[in-house]
Amino acid sequence: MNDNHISRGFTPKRQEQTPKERVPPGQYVTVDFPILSAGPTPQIEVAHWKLILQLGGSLVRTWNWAEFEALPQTTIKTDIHCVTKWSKLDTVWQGVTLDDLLHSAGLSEPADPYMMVHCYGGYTTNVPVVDLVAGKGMIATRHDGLPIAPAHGGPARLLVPHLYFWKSAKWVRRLRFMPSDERGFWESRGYHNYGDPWKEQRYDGD
Ligand SMILES: Nc1nc2c(c(=O)[nH]1)N[C@H]1C(S)=C(S)[C@@H](COP(=O)(O)O)O[C@H]1N2
Ligand SMILES: [Mo]
Repeated sequence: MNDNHISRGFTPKRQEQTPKERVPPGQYVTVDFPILSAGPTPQIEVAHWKLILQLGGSLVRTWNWAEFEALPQTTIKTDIHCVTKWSKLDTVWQGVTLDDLLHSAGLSEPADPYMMVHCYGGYTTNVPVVDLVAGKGMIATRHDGLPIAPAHGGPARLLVPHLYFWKSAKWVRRLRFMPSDERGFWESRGYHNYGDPWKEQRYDGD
């Protein structure tokens, strides 16, 4: 009988197996999924959920949940990087890319260069439109194949994984095109306007 005590309880140490170049400077890898929210988690029923697209102060389109769920679905596997220094590798998300969303609103090319993302609960974040299109951003509704938990931004959150995770707005409600840049919640409170983790753009002036 092969009683293999030695391998019992052996826990693979992910951190030590991760190639250094996979993790941006100053970050560590975690297998947990921390929750970071500036306020309470809004409880949003999909029956009352709505996504609004605005351009130049006027309404371009709204989607209710059924309309949004009928849009083309994309699944991505990606690493995410929080400015509080945790990174999580190979996270799996499903949702609608900004390309498909804008296309369904009849906008074949981005109308204005900047986007303000407004959330249920009042949080905002600004992202250049070039960082949202060409497959770079999605409105995600599922994580690891399951509906996104409310604390993690369900029913729908923005996902812009190549920027620090504060740009990935939870409980997204309204996308507003802007002709010139404006700062969102954290961007007006000392955080970097752009937030590239590979350049450690954590705070204003970095
Ligand atoms: N609406 C909203 N979105 C938000 C936040 C928030 O406070 N409110 N926090 C941001 C920050 S700072 C981070 S790191 C991530 C955290 O997402 P998580 O709680 O799913 O890990 O959400 C971002 N999106
Ligand atoms: Mo964050």
